[in-house]
Amino acid sequence: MISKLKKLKQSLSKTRDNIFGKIGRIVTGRKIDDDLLDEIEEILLKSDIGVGATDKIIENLREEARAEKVVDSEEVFSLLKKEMAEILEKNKKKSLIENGFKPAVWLITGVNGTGKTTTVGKLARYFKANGKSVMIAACDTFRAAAVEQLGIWADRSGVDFIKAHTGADPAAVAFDAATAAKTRGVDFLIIDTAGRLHTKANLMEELKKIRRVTEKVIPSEHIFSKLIIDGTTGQNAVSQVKVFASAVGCDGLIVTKLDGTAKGGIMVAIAEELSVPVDFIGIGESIEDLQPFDADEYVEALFES
Ligand SMILES: Nc1nc2c(ncn2[C@@H]2O[C@H](COP(=O)(O)OP(=O)(O)OP(=O)(O)O)[C@@H](O)[C@H]2O)c(=O)[nH]1
Ligand SMILES: [Mg+2]
Repeated sequence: MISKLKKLKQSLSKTRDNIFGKIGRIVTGRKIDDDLLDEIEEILLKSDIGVGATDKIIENLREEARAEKVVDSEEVFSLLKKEMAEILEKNKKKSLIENGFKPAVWLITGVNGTGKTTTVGKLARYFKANGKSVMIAACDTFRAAAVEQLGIWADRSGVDFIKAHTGADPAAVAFDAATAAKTRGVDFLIIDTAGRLHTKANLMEELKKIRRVTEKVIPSEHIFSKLIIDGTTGQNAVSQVKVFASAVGCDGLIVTKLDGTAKGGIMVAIAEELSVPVDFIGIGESIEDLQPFDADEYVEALFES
């Protein structure tokens, strides 16, 4: 089995090449002047690191160069690495698994196609592998295929599965699932919801209702609202977080599809612009391709192959 870090490095290879590969190619043999800083700035912006974080990084690089602390490409790299690690570590927080209440509810939300259903399956496997009992609820009653898809994931991870017929009220399914999860005393209830555009008020109301109804069974402080962000969406992620947070709260993000994209710099923009921590990252389509987010490992994977 390959190590967690090795897998992460493989998955981030395009981002690594797009940011540091490019920077490496332009800095070699040159002195650090305004032209070079402009070129580095352009590379950072194109990799979705965001304007705020890019400005910060470039300003620090400029100052260090002025003070003649940075002169060659090695030093540019180590400064970039330090800056990114600092930004990524801003929202660091403790263990995700232990919560002390049964069941802890993870309400999984997000816009269409971000990877919610896949992530629910991966989370179920992850929690189970960590010795927890898990129940999954299919509250996407909109797409029959989604319920089937989730059933397959549940089978694969060997966890309890609650579903309803297509067209049922998703809030009613959430209520039934919360009641069953409480009765059976499982550690985690993970609720999959239908994809919805954050700009559609009626769909956001439906989501609020799912949370409200779940709160009739489970105390609010044990319901964790997790937003799934597609790592390839770029800056739109920030407005998605704001709208979902105001509807049902958002205490953690899961950023998916970081494999295969050259724009994994989005993780830096998220940390710089939002105060919500990233709990997990999705780095592939199979059930094992979910990792707890670790800022140090992420930076290391971005810099070294
Ligand atoms: N490469 C890659 N693909 C992923 C990842 N997570 C999800 N996907 C793919 O993204 C596509 C959509 O995934 P779903 O889990 O169905 O997304 P969803 O958010 O449930 O979609 P809706 O319910 O329609 O809103 C599928 O093809 C998944 O295999 C990931 O981390 N990496
Ligand atoms: Mg889905």
